[in-house]
Amino acid sequence: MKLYDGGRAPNPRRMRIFLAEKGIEVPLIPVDMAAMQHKSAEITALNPFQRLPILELDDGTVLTESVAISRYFEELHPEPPLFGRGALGKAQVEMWNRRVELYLMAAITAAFRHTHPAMVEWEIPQVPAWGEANRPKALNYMKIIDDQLATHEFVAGDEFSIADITLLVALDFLKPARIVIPDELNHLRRWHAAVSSRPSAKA
Ligand SMILES: N[C@@H](CCC(=O)N[C@@H](CS)C(=O)NCC(=O)O)C(=O)O
Repeated sequence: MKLYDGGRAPNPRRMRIFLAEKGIEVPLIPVDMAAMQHKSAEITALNPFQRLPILELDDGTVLTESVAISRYFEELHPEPPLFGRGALGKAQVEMWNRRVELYLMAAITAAFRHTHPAMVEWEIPQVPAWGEANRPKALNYMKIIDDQLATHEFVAGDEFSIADITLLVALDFLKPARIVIPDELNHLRRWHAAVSSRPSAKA
């Protein structure tokens, strides 16, 4: 199998962190996103949505969507579990991963892609007002997650999960989006420092 990787872009990084946490090594095929290689005929044939990461199995089967690819590896390598344990634990991981991805990460991504000059060719049409509208949304969502982290070590409870990977990647994307974590969000800051120090964060 091989994983088409997009370097510093958030979703390919999510995938690499997930694999590092699992201790799984997959050959990476670098795709130069700055050179728009993800729009090439080769990548389009694999994923008509022209997005990374993409996992190609030895028999040619293609999987896209970082959570779907992660689920595939979770089934193949259940330890350590990154999608939770038991009915309730799995549902809580799913809930928080979706909350972080669909609300916070989406707001940060919109703030970046709809305001940054480098994204003009990527986000068509680029609507700066939409990007600006997403900044307060991102701040609101960070406050909600800070409240959750006041009583839990990790986002979905007491164990590290894919929801923490999504949150780490989302928070590290604040910088290019020109948003800062407010000083008063102590729990989020505590969590960010702790999760950033895991070896997988360098993946
Ligand atoms: N929901 C997808 C998102 C994939 C995605 O948007 N990847 C970005 C890189 S972070 C991409 O390939 N963007 C290309 C583009 O916007 O043209 C996933 O989780 O894998």
